[in-house]
Amino acid sequence: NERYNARESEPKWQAKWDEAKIFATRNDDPRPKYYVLEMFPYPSGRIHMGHVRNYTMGDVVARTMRARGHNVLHPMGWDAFGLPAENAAIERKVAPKAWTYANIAAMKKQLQTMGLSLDWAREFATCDPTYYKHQQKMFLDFLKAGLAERETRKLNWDPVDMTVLANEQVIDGRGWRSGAVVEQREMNQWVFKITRYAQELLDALETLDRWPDKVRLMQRNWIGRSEGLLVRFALDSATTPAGETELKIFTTRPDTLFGAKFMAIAADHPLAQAAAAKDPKIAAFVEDCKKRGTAQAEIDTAEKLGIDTGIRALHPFDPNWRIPVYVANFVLMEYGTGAIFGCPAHDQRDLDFVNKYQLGNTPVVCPEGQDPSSFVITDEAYDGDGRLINSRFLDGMSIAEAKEDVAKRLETATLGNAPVGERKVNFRLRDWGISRQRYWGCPIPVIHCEVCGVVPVPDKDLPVVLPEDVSFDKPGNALDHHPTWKHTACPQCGAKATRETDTMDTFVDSSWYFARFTDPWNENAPTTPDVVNRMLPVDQYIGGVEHAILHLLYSRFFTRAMKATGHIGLDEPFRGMFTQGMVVHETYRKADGMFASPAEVAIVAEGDGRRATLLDDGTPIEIGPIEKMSKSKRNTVDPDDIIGSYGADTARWFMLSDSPPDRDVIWSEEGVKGASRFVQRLWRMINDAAEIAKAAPAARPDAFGPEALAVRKAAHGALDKVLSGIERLAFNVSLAHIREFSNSLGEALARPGAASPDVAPDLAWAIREGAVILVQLFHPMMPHLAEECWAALGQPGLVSEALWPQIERDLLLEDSITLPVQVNGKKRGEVTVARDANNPEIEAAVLALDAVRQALDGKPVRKVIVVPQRIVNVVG
Ligand code: ANZ
Ligand code: ZN
Repeated sequence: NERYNARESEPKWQAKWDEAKIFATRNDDPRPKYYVLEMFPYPSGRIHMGHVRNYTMGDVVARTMRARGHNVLHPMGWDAFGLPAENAAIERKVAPKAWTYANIAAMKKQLQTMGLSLDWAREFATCDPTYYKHQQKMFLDFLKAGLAERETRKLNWDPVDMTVLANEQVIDGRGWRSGAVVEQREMNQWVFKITRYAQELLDALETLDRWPDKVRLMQRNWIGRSEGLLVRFALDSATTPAGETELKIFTTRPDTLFGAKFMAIAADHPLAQAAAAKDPKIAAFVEDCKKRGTAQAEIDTAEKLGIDTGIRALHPFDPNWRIPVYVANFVLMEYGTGAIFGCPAHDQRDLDFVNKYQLGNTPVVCPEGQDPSSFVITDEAYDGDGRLINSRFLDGMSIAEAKEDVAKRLETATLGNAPVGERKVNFRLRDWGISRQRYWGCPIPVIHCEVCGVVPVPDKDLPVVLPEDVSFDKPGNALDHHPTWKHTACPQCGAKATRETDTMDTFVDSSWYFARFTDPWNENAPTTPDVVNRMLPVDQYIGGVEHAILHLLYSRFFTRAMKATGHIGLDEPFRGMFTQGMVVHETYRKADGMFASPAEVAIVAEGDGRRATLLDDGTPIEIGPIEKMSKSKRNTVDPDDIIGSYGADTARWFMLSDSPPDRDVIWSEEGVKGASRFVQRLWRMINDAAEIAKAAPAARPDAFGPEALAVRKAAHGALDKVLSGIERLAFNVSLAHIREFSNSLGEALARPGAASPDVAPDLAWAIREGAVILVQLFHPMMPHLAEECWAALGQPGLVSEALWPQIERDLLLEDSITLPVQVNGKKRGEVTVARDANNPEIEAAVLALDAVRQALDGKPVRKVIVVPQRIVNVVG
């Protein structure tokens, strides 16, 4: 037999699939639909190993579901707007559009070498005007429905990049790219009202039982529902700036009110502003706070700082108890009311704070079993369960009882004419700010008119197309700098007006692409209702865990907003979600401390270990830790190189073989070589089987001898186990079963009885069946090799189109069976017999048991009752 030549075989089969259009999905196909989707790529220019892993997994699911008789939708497109295109324009003087489409072309070519079963007819890029036109239309629909609004917000402004930054993009108070000190600016921007669905988005997580628990938990935390109490504290007028009489706080721990030691307000709280106006020291502190980063991680780690305003608040249960009011850097204006009471004994932040400013603490919750008089807090706050102490009328209550008691009392107490306390559910989730001061994004389709205000662009004028003649000579938004683009006439009154020059957050583009894939040909509307409702939800979505929060949450919101505006008929877009692990690789360090790339390194086995040398000159180098593939560590492997030297099938097989798919996979040359050897082994085995299969009768034999039966059992067992592995996305388990089955088929082929031409017809038939099943089983992972093997076995058509055979359940049953044995109604033992043993055989085996003979104690046997497959009863 010749060696299998992937380099010849792979392009050949890709062309055949293409020609026969076998992966084109028809929306009116009557078979049950199955929609499998991998997160679409950003067209950075080249695919990386993470893509290879992601798309291989999706392809295995797609090909398997096709083989199981489904109408599979498996599309691909491009998440094509975003900042890198503008950076390329600045650095390399290529237009963002040209750069993006060139990258798309290059990456598409690379993807096509992977042999993915994609319906390329549905391909689009989010920067196609034929896509973003519909996004603009939906924006206007959302606007009409009150789901898009303008809001003045304080935003992180990068004065060098001249753009707004997300909190995550502010690091140590500086812009992540420019390194410039970030300013807080009040800006008008567009938001989507995701908070309207906060409760619903939270509740529906319960229904997503095919999502990873950790992803649901991340979403839950992001939405951040908390039940608490708003409490209005009266202020001591003698200490308070004119006009201020009360301070309203939000707390989730009203039970700890008697442990209060201070109040704290955000730097931009109106009371802080009033205090700053009177005291330059406070003003300076307030200014300083505003400069700091607003990212949560930063607030959590920064030192807790504050300044006493001199203002005193009165305890709601004791007007003589005066509590100092501080401005503090850890209180956010954007959450709750921007003010808190601090209970240091039971909140770590508050404890750090009082320890710094020597305000003391009083524990008010004592753990069960602890003596309250000896319960002291020094530098670790206690946030566990317990009973109330030092809390007057609350003493002895549980936390829940105390919370309820305080809420009830404060709801009925009044300050001025209004209640002091009010129960309140708070969400951490903010509305989604979508305005970006960037050129390469979807234009927000509104016009600003001095007379009419904000005027939507009329439907007939959509899309608002990005101009291509832009210059990036100045920092900031090239769209805004364009000499003519923004100048227009008001669609309502005809007066001179300007277009909105902000574009949409690119997360908007990716929040509905999965819906567009169902009918990307519809020119008149984003979706075609009967089609989108039939093809959605996505049955299996696969992507990186880095998108587990925002992208998924925004897509879930968008689906609801599309439903509210009549574009879709469901709430949840993704029925199954899977987050894959990363591709990691060991690192190599040269003597000078620089990294060497895997391509520059030779690995040699040495004793039990491995040694690395430079290919160039053989100098030994250090094998460093295994890390995520990254350019900076130079430990990336280029998919093109791997596919070029081993073939796509080998790469695909190795990607899936070693690790559970949600864990990191270690890419290694040795591993790839092992996969490559397996490819050759399968090829030889199938050719051998094809020889034997020639002797097989066309019709299925009536009976199978033990050897043939063993082959058939292994084949159907594998069919069952491989399928159930794929259904659970436990690809590595499926691959192990394929290997196991290939081993047993290999053994059968090697037995003397299998040698042609004297092979028994039943065995030849079973071997042919087994070989066909083996090819079908590895086809989802190694489709090109499978086609070649399919042809070698003389099977009709393409394996990519073939249905998997029905699993014959009888073949899955074990050969023997163990039955409990009773004597006169009492269990005395067990008997193991052949599954197909007849009653006399079973009776004989039972009566031969020592335990039965002892139980009978010499009495004669009157009757033996065999309940088939269940139990044996001996009556003595
Ligand atoms: C008193 C107290 C005592 C609190 C105690 C906690 C523990 P979640 O669960 O996240 O909603 N808080 C309220 N508004 C805040 C703001 N704008 N910036 C910073 N912290 C704020 O957290 C609610 C708790 O976070 C509230 O309950 C409040 O502190 C604080 F032993 O009130 B607590
Ligand atoms: Zn107007």
